[in-house]
Amino acid sequence: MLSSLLCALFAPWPPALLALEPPNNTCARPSPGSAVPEPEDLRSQDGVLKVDLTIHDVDAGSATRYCYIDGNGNQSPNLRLKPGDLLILHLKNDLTLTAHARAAAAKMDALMHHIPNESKKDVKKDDPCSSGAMTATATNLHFHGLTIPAICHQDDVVNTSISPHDAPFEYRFRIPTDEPPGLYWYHPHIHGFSTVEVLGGASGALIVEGIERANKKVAGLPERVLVIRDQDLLNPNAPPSKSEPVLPRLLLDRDGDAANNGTGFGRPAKDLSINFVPVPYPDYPPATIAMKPGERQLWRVLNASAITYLNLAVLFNRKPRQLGLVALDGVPLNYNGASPDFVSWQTHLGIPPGARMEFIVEGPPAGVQGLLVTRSVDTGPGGENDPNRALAVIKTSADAPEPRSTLAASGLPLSKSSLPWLGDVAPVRTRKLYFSEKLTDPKNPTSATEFYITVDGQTPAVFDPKSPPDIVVRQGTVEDWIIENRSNELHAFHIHQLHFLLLDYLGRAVNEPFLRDTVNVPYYRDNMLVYPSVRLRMDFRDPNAVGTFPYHCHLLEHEDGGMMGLIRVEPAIRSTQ
Ligand SMILES: [Cu+2]
Repeated sequence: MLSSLLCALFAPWPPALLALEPPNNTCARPSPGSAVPEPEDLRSQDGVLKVDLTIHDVDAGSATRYCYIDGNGNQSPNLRLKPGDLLILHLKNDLTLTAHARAAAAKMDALMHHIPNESKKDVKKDDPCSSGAMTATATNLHFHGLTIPAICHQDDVVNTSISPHDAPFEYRFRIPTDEPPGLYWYHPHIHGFSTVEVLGGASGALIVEGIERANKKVAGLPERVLVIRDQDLLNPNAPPSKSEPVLPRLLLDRDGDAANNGTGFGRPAKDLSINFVPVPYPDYPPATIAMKPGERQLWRVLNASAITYLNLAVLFNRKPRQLGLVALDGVPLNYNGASPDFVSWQTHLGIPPGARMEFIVEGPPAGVQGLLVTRSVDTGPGGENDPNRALAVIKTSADAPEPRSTLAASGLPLSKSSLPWLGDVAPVRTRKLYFSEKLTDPKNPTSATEFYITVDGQTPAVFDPKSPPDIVVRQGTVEDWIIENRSNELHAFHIHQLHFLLLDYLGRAVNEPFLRDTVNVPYYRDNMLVYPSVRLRMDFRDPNAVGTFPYHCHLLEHEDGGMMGLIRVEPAIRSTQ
């Protein structure tokens, strides 16, 4: 089966798919098959990075595009800061409620029937810090992975809601001095409307500089930021490529996307793009990446998809190559003091929506073409179809241009965290949470699905931002959380403001020596005796975590459909002596 995939991947692509569009269009995107462009780097100077971003929307074909444009016209720039630097970001909302967004909003309204109307309204006089408006023209920003406070103007996403009539809204915070160096990201987080905005392209990378201080093996390497997004299919009615095996009838899942057919082929739920170069179904014309033969680079890959899981591999002559993983979810793998040149060599890297992986890639030898692909992900019988497909060909030439950014050749080694390793700290308690789903009308399989994440013992309920927190913890403590999946599709658990340690996966101890902020929770099948689960050690020790913030599934259709809860971290009790 793999060989037929590879034939498909190397097939010539029909020129009809390679239409050009004027570069000055709002939210202009490169053509399929283009060279993978690099996002513009905006670097802090003298400890400060000032950025003006405007979010725009525009109808294009059968979907709405969303984009962040900076003061110089760059789309989704990389924000590059060092630990301790100040970010001052002014966000102007220029959303216009396009025709497609209006249709998406109507769909969301049906899903959010549980939320009182007054919560959703966009009241003109409201302060964006307390508006909480949930409308198709509201937006805000989440800085995914950063341990910064969940307060207005920093990283609050529950109450902060910016409307088109608001003045540019200021985000202003310091990257913590102990923030691990790596890849983080920014995206909107308005409940009910995250899916449509992120699918439309509203996302970008934020890089905390200094990874070469954590790992000597990447010092001096050219670095390439690759943002992989998903989007509505450009050719939704096209039959699968002739080079693919014949498949059973197409089924749709409860969200109306192509359902997982278990074959690794067929129509995907969404198209993918790589730095905005679309790689559309059915022929997947790959984008191109130029490298010098045998050259080593650090690839910093963000899965900014709304619902698509990635399983990346790099093939030379159709055989998978070793990829040198050095950081996951913004945290170097050796952050717990492992060897300063520790590299985990893997032939494929599974990246859930929201997660990041940073890895060393070696360019193909002269005369050999490489291929970056994502392999099929088994999302379960209730999940979307994430088939095998190409993303980019890697073409070598001796004069290939270098990526814009190169890591420093040397630097002071990163100081070790002042806190004990999370795995060595005793949890103060264990909680169990579970993902589940329910049809709004159990007798009608086509009725809308409600999505839940529930603390065991509480009654499943879709997320309501006005409800009190589901969980209250104390800053300074750590807890063990067991996250179960009682649904028949894969979910990706994510929590704001902190990282956690994966202790057990499917009941087996894994005790990973590194941290994550997003993790897959495998799906349930009827013949299983227990619900699949992961066990996580949650870290509430950082004073920046004090506040109220969400945890949720990072498949944004599920999050918007209710699979989110709130936690309040209360300040530590100070000793009076
Ligand atoms: Cu989910």
